[in-house]
Amino acid sequence: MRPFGSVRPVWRSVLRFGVPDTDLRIFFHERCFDGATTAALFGHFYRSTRGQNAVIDYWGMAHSDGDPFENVPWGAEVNACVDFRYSADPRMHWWFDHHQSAFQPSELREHFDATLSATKFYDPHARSCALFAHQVMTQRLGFVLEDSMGHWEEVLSWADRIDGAVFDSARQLVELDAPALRFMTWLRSNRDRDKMAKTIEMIGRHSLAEIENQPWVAEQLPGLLQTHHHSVAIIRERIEVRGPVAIYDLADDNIEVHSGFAAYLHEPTALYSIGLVYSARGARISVGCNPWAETPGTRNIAEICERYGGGGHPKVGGISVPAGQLARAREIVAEVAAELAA
Ligand SMILES: [Mn+2]
Repeated sequence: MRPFGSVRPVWRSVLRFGVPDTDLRIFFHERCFDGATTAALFGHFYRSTRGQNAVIDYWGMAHSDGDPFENVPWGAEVNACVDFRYSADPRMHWWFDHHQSAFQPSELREHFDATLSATKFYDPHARSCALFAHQVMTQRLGFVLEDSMGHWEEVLSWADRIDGAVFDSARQLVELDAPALRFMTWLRSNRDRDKMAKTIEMIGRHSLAEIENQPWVAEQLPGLLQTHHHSVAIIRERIEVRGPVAIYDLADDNIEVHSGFAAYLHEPTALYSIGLVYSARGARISVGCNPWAETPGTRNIAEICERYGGGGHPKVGGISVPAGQLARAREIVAEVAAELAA
């Protein structure tokens, strides 16, 4: 016999939008350790109230000019967005973010403030979305995160260190000498949605060492680490210094994923770095403040990136430029470098 209670939500949704395609869809900041961790945490939180069998679909989001939610699937019964921009769409039911550039266009901030939603949370001072969401869930929403193995503690603290760029040295990031840093490298390059989903489902249930040893991660890691070390060497070759800014242009080097922190290994006195990579998917400009500088730079990186349709945090941000516009991307690099040097 089917319990009557389980029929009701479906019946309600049929009247409104047709049959939901899944119980919950989590939109999350793609290829990002913090984004994946927060998605896993929200999934856990949701299942704690809706049942362990709730089906969750994970949908990675990337910053872009215009509305990044324009063509996303809204067909889930419940939609949540974590570690990514705000959407005023009424079909977005939950939201957690800490990006300074969460409201684009800025009028969305008024929508958020006026809505007074009990399921949407924002703190631009939080170092990571994962720890912020954990705090909200446990302190305000009555959620108890069972963590007898300490796996959540491990992944949450790493999400906070990675998003906050709290590392011992540039060398640690270049050598990737911890499971979390190798897993981060895998997350940044993975484009397979199924692999991403099953990996996110493992976060918090397994240690990061166990996750990095899963066959679909382990088989890709040697190649990724080789590419990583290659990119560190190429950055050393390409780097040029303009005042307080270290610039590396990898557009002709067929490198997509790299660690911008390598710039500070090569140029420890630089206050800022700007990197450019280019592929068939377009150009990606990474901008950052050197966290190890004696007197760190004070320019707000997110604010500068927002002017070019990008975003991020006060200390690190990015700008995407569509494919075929490499000249424009290089122009932006020069403009941002000039502004940071001014
Ligand atoms: Mn984040």
